[in-house]
Amino acid sequence: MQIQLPDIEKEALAGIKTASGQEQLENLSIKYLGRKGVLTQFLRHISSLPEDERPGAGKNANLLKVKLEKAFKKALNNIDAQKSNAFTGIDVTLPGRPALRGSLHPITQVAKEICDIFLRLGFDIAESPEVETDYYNFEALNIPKYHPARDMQDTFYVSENIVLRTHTSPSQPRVMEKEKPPVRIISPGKVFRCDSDLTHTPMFHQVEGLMVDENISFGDLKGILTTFVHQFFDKDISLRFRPSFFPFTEPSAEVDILCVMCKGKGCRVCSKTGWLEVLGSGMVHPAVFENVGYDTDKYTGFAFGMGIERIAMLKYGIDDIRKFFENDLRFLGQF
Ligand code: 2NL
Repeated sequence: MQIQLPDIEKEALAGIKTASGQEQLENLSIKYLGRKGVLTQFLRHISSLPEDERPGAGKNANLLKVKLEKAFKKALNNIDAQKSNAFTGIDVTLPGRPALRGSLHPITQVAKEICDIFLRLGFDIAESPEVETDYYNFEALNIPKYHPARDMQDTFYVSENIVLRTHTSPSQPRVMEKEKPPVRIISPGKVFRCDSDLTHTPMFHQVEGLMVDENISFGDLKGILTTFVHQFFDKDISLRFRPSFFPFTEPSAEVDILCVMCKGKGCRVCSKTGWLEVLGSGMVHPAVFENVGYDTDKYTGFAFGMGIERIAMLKYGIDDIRKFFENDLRFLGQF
């Protein structure tokens, strides 16, 4: 039985209308227009028709071919349009994306906390260069020419007379040269030493302080530093002043707090001593005052210095100084 073109058309258009996706449409297209498709077979059979029917059948079959091709194209375009609509649609019910908020580095936070305590006690902040002359870094502070701190192994030399400052003290003779007492300053900042292991990094931070006036005594040193330790750590913490030595102070004392880990029993953190060193201090050596032109009969003063990383490690129970400099946001975000 011969297939009729109108039947093919009806069946194909109905199929296109009910096809539910791209794959079904493509299969239908192959079924009607493919190399072995219904329409192609019809065209092949034209030669077996009676001669007078051949031209009409050929023309109609080609017209139907064009018509079906258009219908398939239109249906496929509709599917594409539906797809892209789905992607560009905005779901106004979705919760907003939270903005990521940064935070201050723990060293910056602790430096600020220390400075704030001294600012409330009447101190001013005095900063100075990180690249310093040998004079302000050593000479002015009574650190003699052959002192081990001056060795190439401990100090980064830029040239013969220029160093990366090994402490924040140089800001203090710089201020004293310019200003008469009373002087009350603290100096936070980066310092550099040729040293690197579990507890030392080549760059770290210090805060140093200086108070000079008439009649400043060791009692003032004890009072100010006790107030600081109580405000920074805990108002009830036990502390002690232990005799020590620095070239720029005489007498000198280090301040210890009762071990935060074992509360004085003795453990690994405090090397079984029950105490943890938190800062160094002392009465300013007369040689330092002479270097800046202060009258040593009239003025006395005290000075102190502390490592910010060390104090931050004690306060937050951090066991490795390198954590501050690895820039791991999971660590930094906790403060
Ligand atoms: C420490 C000890 C200290 C000072 C720093 C100082 C400054 C002048 C005069 C005298 Cl201008 N002294 N600074 C004094 C005693 C100790 O630091 O352990 N620092 C991390």
